[in-house]
Amino acid sequence: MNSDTSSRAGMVALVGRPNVGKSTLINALVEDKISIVTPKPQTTRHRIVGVMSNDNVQIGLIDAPGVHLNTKTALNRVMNDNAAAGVAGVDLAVLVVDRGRWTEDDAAALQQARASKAPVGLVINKADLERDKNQLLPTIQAQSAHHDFAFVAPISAKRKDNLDSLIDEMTRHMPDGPFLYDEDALTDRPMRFLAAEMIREKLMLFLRQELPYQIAVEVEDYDADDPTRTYIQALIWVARDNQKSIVIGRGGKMLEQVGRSARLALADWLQTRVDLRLFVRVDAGWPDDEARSRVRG
Ligand SMILES: Nc1nc2c(ncn2[C@@H]2O[C@H](COP(=O)(O)OP(=O)(O)OP(=O)(O)O)[C@@H](O)[C@H]2O)c(=O)[nH]1
Ligand SMILES: [Mg+2]
Repeated sequence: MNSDTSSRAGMVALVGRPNVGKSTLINALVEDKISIVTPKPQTTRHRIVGVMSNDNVQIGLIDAPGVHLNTKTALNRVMNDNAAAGVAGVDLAVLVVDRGRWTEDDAAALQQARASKAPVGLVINKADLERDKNQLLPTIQAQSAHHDFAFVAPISAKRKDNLDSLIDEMTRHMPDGPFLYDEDALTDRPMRFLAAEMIREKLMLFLRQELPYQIAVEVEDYDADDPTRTYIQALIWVARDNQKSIVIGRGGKMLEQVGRSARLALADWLQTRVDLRLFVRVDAGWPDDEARSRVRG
């Protein structure tokens, strides 16, 4: 803990409709991969805190799942609860939007940010996708008009453009006080959770359509006693029998592909060799059941 009385520390909730790049932004700010990223919406299901520290400022960045206007399944409702919990009591909310059009999901996200009762800053992400740089200014003006934002920062999370000025803006809103997390902490989540998420990321990337949303990953065994080799055994939970055969794939090809890709990503991230064992299990209808969604969601 930093006991220096001149330090600042606080919590920032990143809020935004699915796919705008919240997790990409947190990873860029933390300078490590702590939140998974895919081109598919609703990738993030849990409330994850990324911790950014420098000499005298520490910012806990909350990657909260977006609010779902569709609350058909218990899993969706659990994700909404996680979203609400994500903004409670923060020092600053940051609404992340795409540099493209403003949608009703952006409006819902703004409501979520305002519900925090904290000042709301605006981040306009994916600025790199704007071919005509002259278009950026009118976009900034139009997006800024939706609320009396504490600041407006056009950035590219992917290219790490303009992050310094965003960090300055966030820092100004952090209260004086001691650090809330260890100086070298990157996240509030344990390694086995991050490992499960990395495996889920590969499943989301390789599997098509709705199936990724019916899948949960649970790391059963995580053994890092040997500093050169990590043993990870995980269960992939699906909701129906036929999903199990899709995840395994013809002749086991899909599971092999997911396993290889996850193993390489984990080895790269942990900087050790990784022994990865994956098993697929059916838990009929789990996304429709509140209790099981709370555990897995
Ligand atoms: N071109 C470009 N793409 C980006 C940028 N930031 C994120 N992306 C891409 O946008 C997609 C979604 O990014 P995520 O970080 O998963 O978005 P998210 O807001 O966390 O999404 P959910 O977890 O589903 O709510 C991925 O394909 C990212 O690579 C950016 O600055 N520029
Ligand atoms: Mg995300």
